[in-house]
Amino acid sequence: MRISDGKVITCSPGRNFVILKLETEDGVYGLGDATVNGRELAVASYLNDHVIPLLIGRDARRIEDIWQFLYKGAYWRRGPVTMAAIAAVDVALWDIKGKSLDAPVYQLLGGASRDAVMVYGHASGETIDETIESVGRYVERGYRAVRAQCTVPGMANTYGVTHGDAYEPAERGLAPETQWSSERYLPIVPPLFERLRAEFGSELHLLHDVHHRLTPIEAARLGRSLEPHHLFWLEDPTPAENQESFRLIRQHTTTPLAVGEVFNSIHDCRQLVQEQLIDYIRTTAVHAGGLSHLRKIASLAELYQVRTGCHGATDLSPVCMAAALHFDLSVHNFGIQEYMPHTAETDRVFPHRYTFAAGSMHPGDAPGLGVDIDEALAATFPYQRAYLPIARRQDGTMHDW
Ligand code: KDG
Ligand code: MG
Repeated sequence: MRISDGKVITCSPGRNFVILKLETEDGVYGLGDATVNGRELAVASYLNDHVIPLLIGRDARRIEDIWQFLYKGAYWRRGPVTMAAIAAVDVALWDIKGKSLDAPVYQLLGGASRDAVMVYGHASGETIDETIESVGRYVERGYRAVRAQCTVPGMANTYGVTHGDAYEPAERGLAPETQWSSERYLPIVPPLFERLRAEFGSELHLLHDVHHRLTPIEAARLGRSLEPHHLFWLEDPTPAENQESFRLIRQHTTTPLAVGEVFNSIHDCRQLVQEQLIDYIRTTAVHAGGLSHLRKIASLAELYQVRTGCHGATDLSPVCMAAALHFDLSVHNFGIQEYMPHTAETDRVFPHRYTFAAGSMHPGDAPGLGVDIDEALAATFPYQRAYLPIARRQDGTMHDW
């Protein structure tokens, strides 16, 4: 089963996606997501110019060997562009293997460890009252876990807050600038969760994303002040390049911590996991080397009772969402899956078999990943330059994002 062709499809049905389609001489094809939000074309070039020529003629069944060939063979290892390109190849090969064996990918990963995977939705509002209403709409739709974000008083365009229910952080054109003030942010979060607990009781899982914006000691203070409201997790409380920062946070709070959506390798996770400085690891298929590498991260995490919580924002395409759901269904130490529904255009470009019901999702039982791409329709939505916003403090200093 030799790889006979590879094609990179960039499209923008509401937002940009980079998809790899690998074909075999037997006529079976597989899809992989290679989208790196705001830096899409770098991965498209890496695949087109440097990876696809190396794949032609290789045996598509040798997934692990191809992974090692692309990783070790590059000499320059890791990094978001390299790892997203390897991820796209890896996921496309799992898709091909599933189709050729007539089995959904989760069966090849060891079979289902649960009936369905719990997901969390994104609620937000300009005020605490609006955020409570937004959480209520998720509860009405059956969600058992909801992330809640609220506008910081005096800060227009606070991270994570939207006016409808669909949150899309990237904007077309050049990078927009937003303002940030940790001094204004810190006092609003505890009352938000106090009100949410009073309104929804103790069973609803509540999550919050700090988006790397606090110093370790500020994060420790926030975690401690949220303890009475027992969050499911506090996400990315501080940037994780310096993983020792999390020792300081851990000394002060029992609020569970989730980190890793920007990680791209097991080496980024190692200290946080081995020192039990976090409770959930957020790496996902597209940014952390595909299903093959993600499974290794999960196995390391399992030793330390760290559970998975794959990133699932709208910049992770339906191809990545499908891959994540096969992984989530099968992996023993699954925690939760993030779920932000895509736009109707995106869903039309990527017909898929995964489903949502009663706060959980299932990848479906179609062979492979259970997701396809309508290439003719995708071509009607050409790539458009877009960036995530950047954040500056009130005196103009660039802030962490
Ligand atoms: O591309 C960046 C987004 O995926 C990110 O801003 C979303 O933090 C995020 C989350 O937790 O979904
Ligand atoms: Mg996040």
